[in-house]
Amino acid sequence: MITVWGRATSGNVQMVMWAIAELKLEHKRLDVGGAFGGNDTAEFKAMNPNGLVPVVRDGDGPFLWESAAIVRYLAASYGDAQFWPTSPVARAQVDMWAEWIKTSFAPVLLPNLFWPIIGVTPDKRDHAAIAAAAARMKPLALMLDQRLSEGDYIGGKDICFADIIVGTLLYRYFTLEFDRAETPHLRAYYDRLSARPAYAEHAMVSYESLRAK
Ligand SMILES: N[C@@H](CCC(=O)N[C@@H](CS)C(=O)NCC(=O)O)C(=O)O
Repeated sequence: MITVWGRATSGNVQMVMWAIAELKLEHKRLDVGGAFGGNDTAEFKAMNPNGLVPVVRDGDGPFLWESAAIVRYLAASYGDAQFWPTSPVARAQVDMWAEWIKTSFAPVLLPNLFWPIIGVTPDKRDHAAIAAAAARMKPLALMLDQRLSEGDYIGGKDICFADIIVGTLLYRYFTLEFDRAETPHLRAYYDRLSARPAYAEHAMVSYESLRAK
């Protein structure tokens, strides 16, 4: 039994939940963080000193944090050779996109577009800063579009752990109101992910409760 601490509206929790669902693992999720609170207690910080969600425990194993590290753990433990490529070079070729989404794409999307749009009422938004961030987003989206012109998934014909790390954010990317680049391959990839029941349930989670009123 896998226990997940973290609210369903957290993108990082969504990533872990989507992986668990793709791998069909027995689990329970506890609402922690955001409006639920509970992540700044000494008890929670003993599990994750950062006081952030998600935290995962597999059976009576150690407490794990950092969403992408958790996805890699789950994939290595429970995935087949498609989901977690056994060849180090094949794995590195998809893992580089997983690292890239966390270190290049997300740092533009989340603090510069998602939160300035969702976390600020329309009358108080910095529209110039949002337009500048949208312009910075375009070459990144085009880079991912180019990769996805080469195959249905990050690693080619079927889904692997890197798609979970890359794909989770795309729900926010494609549903936020901002000026996006024309990316037909990325859009087709997002549509392909959206057709997966595990993605629809765990990654396409409404963020309306996070919207500033
Ligand atoms: N790098 C960490 C970031 C974790 C993180 O920032 N979690 C956010 C939610 S997405 C959080 O716990 N925020 C405080 C809260 O929800 O109360 C990861 O990928 O797991």
